[in-house]
Amino acid sequence: MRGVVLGILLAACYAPDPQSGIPCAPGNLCPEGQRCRTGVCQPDGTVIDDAQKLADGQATQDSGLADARADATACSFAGLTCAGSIGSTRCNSLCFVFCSDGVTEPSAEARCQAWGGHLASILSQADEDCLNNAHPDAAWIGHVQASVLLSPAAGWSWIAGQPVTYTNWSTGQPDDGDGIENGAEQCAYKSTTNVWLDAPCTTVNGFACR
Ligand SMILES: [Ca+2]
Ligand SMILES: [Ca+2]
Repeated sequence: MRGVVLGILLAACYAPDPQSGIPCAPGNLCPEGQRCRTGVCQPDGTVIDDAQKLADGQATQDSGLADARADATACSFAGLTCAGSIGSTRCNSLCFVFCSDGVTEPSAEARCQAWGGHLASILSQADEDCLNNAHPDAAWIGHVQASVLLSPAAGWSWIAGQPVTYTNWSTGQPDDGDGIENGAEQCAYKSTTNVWLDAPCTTVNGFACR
């Protein structure tokens, strides 16, 4: 009985993000920890299901907490098309998913949007390390360059819109292929050595979404 009471108290204390339920379209940013699903921002993962389990008395206090912790480190793949190997990790409370399918950057971004995000923004060394630890393979990231620019290094931005305050270009990159900016390489991927290279958006890579 004590366990049931604690479970009910825990369920009562579980407070969904008050910003959940915001209308959104695939690709729109939702508040941290949420994803755009069925037209509204919703809490990511299945934490709610665990809260519901607790409320329904289907989980004890201890198992409920264990489930919630496990769910906090996993992400949903719902909406993501990936025929190859697929994985996920949670970095700084945000979900990253990755897929080994070799696709062009526009195709990769379209898949990320169908999942409810974008190609991954990497905003800090912590993001970089977290993603690379979970997914050391090459992958498109959400770093793109505007089309008419003066130098290979100018005009890069995150598709998801965050300010560019961190970069991790490989030595000599970005180079637009030949060091002369003519729009040849406008997309970026992280390499197997965990540095970034600019490359033609029409080449194929696996990809990481966030
Ligand atoms: Ca370029
Ligand atoms: Ca390059």
